Amino acid sequence: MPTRRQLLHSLPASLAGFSTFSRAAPELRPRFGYGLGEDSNQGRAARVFTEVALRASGGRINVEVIGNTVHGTDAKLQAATAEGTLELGVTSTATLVEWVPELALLDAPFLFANTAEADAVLDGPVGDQLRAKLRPRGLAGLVFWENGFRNLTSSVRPIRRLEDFEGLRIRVMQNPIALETFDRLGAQARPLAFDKLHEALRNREFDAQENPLANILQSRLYEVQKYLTLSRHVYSAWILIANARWWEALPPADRTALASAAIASRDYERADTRARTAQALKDLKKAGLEVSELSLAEANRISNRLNRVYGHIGPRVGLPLLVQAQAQLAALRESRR
Ligand code: TK8
Repeated sequence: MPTRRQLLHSLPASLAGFSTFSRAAPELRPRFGYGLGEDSNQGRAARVFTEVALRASGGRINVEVIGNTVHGTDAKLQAATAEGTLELGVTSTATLVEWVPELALLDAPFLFANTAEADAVLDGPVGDQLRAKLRPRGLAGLVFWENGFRNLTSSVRPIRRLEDFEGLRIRVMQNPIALETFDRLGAQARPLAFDKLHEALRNREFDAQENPLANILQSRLYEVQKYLTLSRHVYSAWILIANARWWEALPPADRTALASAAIASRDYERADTRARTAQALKDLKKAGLEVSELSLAEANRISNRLNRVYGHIGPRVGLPLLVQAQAQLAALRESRR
């Protein structure tokens, strides 16, 4: 029997080096792109990811975070990550739907009643299946972060009733379900990348937009909007993505270190976003937004108007996954009664 040393010597230098001299292995410097500012929930969680990756790899993995829309937001970040200009990125799931139709599940209006439901579905078997669907697009889906429940803002009138949507020029994400949703409500919906939104609202190219409270605050959309409606009409997730070929070629120990950083960043990001969401409403009022609630009756009228949106979601998601998600939610609700 050859000794372990002899075996290693018969291997190509690069492979043998990897198992015997891992401490001398070169530093890994993956680029991690995110769209929002450094002082945002994305920026803070990206820094947590970096810290944990460094620690979990014994100082070998040194993530370079590139925020502030340097690589654009969402669709542009996805393309950069798939092409390998970036190794890692964070994007809304909604803007991935043209590539990964199954993610349209998450665009269903009023799907989740609260964040506990979102966590259970996204971190469970349904979320696992959704993440796996990214692979044919050259992406590995690592974990879901929280953007949050979306709320409406407008510069022309408060939105309190179904009728208030009529003719409203609203910006939506680059997502077919969002477009369908607001068109059905009578609005004139048009998609736009997030990094162009503040300016477009300032130029009055749109009357309205919708985003989670923490994001309306940190992206300073209150500067260019006047009314806020707490509609929570859909939950928005972000997903941490990696270039799949790079991810799969990583030495297993590095992949493990990065996977633990991804989970740590997820847990940090959700807690951070939730804490800031609780505070954001006060700050947005202070910043001058006029706040309306959506009454239960109006929420029901809106939700009823949107029943047909499922006709656009079902074929994209496929019945088995849709049924599985609904069954999990039903069981969660039953167990809480
Ligand atoms: C940030 C986006 C944004 C999303 C949107 O890159 O586009 O409205 O809510 O937060 O993912």
